[in-house]
Amino acid sequence: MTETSASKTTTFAVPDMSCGHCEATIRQALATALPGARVAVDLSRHEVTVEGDAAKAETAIREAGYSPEVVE
Ligand SMILES: [Cu+2]
Repeated sequence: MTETSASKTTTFAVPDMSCGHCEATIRQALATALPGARVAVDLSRHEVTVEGDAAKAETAIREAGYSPEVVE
């Protein structure tokens, strides 16, 4: 079995994600763009880890009004 893109995770630094409301907005955007993907948010580190298509995730976060940068 080859690894599918759905099992890959990407961590983004999102420095302008500063509170629970930002987190909720980003989670909602990711749930819409990548249905069913697991999302982990570390608010204190301003990081979002997302399963699946990294380009789609980055676009979704950006379109929600934030500035994601891939960190790993
Ligand atoms: Cu906020």
